[in-house]
Amino acid sequence: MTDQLIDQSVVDQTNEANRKALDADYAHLGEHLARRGIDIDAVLKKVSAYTVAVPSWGVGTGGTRFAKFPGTGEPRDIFDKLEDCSVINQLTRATPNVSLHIPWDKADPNRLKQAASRFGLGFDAMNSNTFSDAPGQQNSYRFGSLANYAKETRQQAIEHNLECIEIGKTIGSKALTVWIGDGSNFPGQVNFTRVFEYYLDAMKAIYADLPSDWKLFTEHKMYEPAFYSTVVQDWGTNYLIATELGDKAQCLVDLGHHAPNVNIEMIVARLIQFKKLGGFHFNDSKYGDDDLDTGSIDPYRLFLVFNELVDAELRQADGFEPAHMLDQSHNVTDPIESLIRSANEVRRAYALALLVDRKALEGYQQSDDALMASETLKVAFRTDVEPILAKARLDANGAIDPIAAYRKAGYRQRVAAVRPAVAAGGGGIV
Ligand code: LRH
Ligand code: MN
Ligand code: MN
Repeated sequence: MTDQLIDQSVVDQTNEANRKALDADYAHLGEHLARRGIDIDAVLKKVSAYTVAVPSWGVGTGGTRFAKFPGTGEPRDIFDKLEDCSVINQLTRATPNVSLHIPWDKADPNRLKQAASRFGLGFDAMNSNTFSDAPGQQNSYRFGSLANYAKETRQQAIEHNLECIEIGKTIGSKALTVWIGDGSNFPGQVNFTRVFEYYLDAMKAIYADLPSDWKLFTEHKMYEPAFYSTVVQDWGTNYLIATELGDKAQCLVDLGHHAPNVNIEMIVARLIQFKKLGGFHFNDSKYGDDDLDTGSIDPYRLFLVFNELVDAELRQADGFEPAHMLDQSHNVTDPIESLIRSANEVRRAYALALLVDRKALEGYQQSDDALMASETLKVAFRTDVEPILAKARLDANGAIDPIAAYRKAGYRQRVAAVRPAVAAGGGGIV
């Protein structure tokens, strides 16, 4: 039996209030889907098994380049963060794994493992950080890390990544995600080819030390903090990296890391086709790397990404086993609430994609019926699958209405009484 930080009786109470309506809604949706030839219980089973990892750094209030306005009860360290993550999982039953960021979450790995197993949590990919300087570090990353002109600095960044792998081995992680901020702010500042060579050599050194059952995810991002050129700027460069490194190297797609209007679902399809889709950082954005709650701006795009994922799942595409993680920064909401709803939104996109009539879609594609092909996707997208999501949570002892249960339980007020207030300040987080 694992510990629960929200009294189950509070969850049960809110569930009782909603149960009758849910039963009716589920039965009604079941009838509707049956008319479309879909077995609702089969969809429920798949959705219940679907999980997404929570980023440890997402449970603290984020910030912008301009300011950070912390909320009450901010987690003090990784152990508080794991407690917050356990609450998200208790209510959603969709987030049993946490993705750590080193050195932000650096602690005795055995203690980390113990703290997580108290709540039945596990660990997803480790994330290294060579985009900011840690206190006391010898060489600065101001002008880059794995692609720095200085050999000692590149070596230091390599060693940091190897340390992340070591920590990950103890706590049961099976992947390392590398995102670097290296690049340049002005034309002429760096030689594009030279710094990419540095980067590839450094990554080869890290790859050489990767355990045989691990994956190495490289994450691209168009710009920021470098504003003129970025070393790993797009999926093309990312694909080259994964290909140069070898089979254990795959690309990570953060939804916020592309130019506006880029067709991300098509990038996803390409990477799947060539066995290089490693995983996701889900979030949403309007302008850039906004790190907004998943599905809060463009839920249709999220659905289209999942449409590709389900297509690959159903045809059992070779080498297809992407890691699903959230990567968000919460500035004006309670981070726990944002992560709860984001986990549900990812599940919703998956459920909706499962409803696509793929046989009909293929027929419309074959007969060049563009209107009906697009309508086939829209029919799935227009379905309200909330009863399936709610039942998946309820059946696993989670909450039909997780935000309501979270608020009723008064968790934030409880931790605010023991976690000291954090002063507001300047910005900083990416
Ligand atoms: C970079 C990024 C990357 C980092 C995280 C904090 O913008 O998406 O994944 O590790 O933010
Ligand atoms: Mn990311
Ligand atoms: Mn980002």
